[in-house]
Amino acid sequence: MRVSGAKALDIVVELAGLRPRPRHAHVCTFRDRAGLPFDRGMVLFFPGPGSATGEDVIELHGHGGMVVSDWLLSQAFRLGARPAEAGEFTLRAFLNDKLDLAQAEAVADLVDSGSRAAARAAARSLCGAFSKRVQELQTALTALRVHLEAWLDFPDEELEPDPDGELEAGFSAVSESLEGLLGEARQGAVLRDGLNVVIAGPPNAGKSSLMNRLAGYDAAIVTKIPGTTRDPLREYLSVDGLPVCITDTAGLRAASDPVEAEGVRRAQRAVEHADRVLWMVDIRGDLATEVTRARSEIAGALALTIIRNKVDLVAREPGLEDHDGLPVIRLSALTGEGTELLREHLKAISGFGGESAGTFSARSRHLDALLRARVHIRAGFEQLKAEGALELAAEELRAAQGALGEVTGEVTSDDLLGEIFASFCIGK
Ligand SMILES: Nc1nc2c(ncn2[C@@H]2O[C@H](COP(=O)(O)OP(=O)(O)OP(=O)(O)O)[C@@H](O)[C@H]2O)c(=O)[nH]1
Ligand SMILES: [Mg+2]
Repeated sequence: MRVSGAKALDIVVELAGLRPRPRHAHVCTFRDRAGLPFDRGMVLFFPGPGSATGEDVIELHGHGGMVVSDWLLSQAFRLGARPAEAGEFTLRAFLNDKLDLAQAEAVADLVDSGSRAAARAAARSLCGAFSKRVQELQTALTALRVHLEAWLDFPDEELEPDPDGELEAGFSAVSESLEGLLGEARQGAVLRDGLNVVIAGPPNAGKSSLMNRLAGYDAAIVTKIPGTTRDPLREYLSVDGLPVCITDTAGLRAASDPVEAEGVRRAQRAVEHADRVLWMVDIRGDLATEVTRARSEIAGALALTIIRNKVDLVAREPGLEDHDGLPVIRLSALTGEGTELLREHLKAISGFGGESAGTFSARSRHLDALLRARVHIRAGFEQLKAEGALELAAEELRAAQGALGEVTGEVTSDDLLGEIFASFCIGK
């Protein structure tokens, strides 16, 4: 049990009957108000401001189990503690400048990570890899602003504003670093969020067979009877480190059986929420007809890949081609030939370049802020080049810094903080 706040030390003194030395482990007997023991354990004391939250923190280690843990909790509540809200320890750490916002978010991403690669990336963000890059960019932007504003304050009528192209070079350099950072942040976001893939298509096309092939075991029932799959079936897999959630669905057709009809409805709902739909058909059908059908069945799903299955039944090699702007993959779910193409395709469409040593986790909120910073830097560059309007260029740089500041939480609103920390688990 962890307690953070001004009364933390009083609580441990009362419960453990000793005054712990900072950062030392003490064996103790926990006693209730009447002095009767209810557990034997260990306590640690981390005085603020050098603690994780920046406040006095105590840890009480008991034997666990519902009754004893509840007892320990109730004694702490009696002495003035209250249950922590979701993410409250991390929120306090953020408010006390122990972590910036990107690091605080990395705590939740680490806990929720869906693959080792994602966990490692979150750990890097937690250690400040992402924040450091943002800070470096902020420093470069500040230097550029100083340069601009010095000229604005002391304009020299005789001189060009940027005689030796230093300002232009400065703009190019920050644009380049921002592009690099954006690329890495995109990787980080892909690692964190993964790809939500739904296999859909007519009955008997081999959707469940593909699901089993990708999952590597018999997850879904496969039979030669059309209409086998009813409930959407979800599997989480890692494609060379890319987290993928794959959903097998009921074959889409006008079903008379009410159970199958409900399956079809659920399949349609899954398709609406997919990042990518794999529309699966039998390769013996006509491609153009199948594509027309796919487009009408899943209208609006722009992210579509056609899978022509059962390539083993025809005299064709597996492969990837383009049909009318749509990627089309020929494979066999039965023999497995061509499934490697699909894996590579999934990595390519998500922009996943494999796990590199420096990847850090990032969220779409961060990408959005970086993209806005890019818009401002570009606009500033335009002002400088086309108009020589230094005031406006300086203003754009200031706006770019504001956008970057949202990543690390230099500028935040209570609403945003509430939203971010509410998604944490209790006790983190
Ligand atoms: N020859 C061949 N047969 C396949 C292939 N993939 C699936 N099949 C067969 O096609 C039949 C239907 O396969 P399923 O995987 O159940 O098809 P489905 O699309 O899930 O069907 P529903 O759940 O009914 O919509 C089964 O008999 C499979 O063995 C393939 O690549 N080659
Ligand atoms: Mg099926």
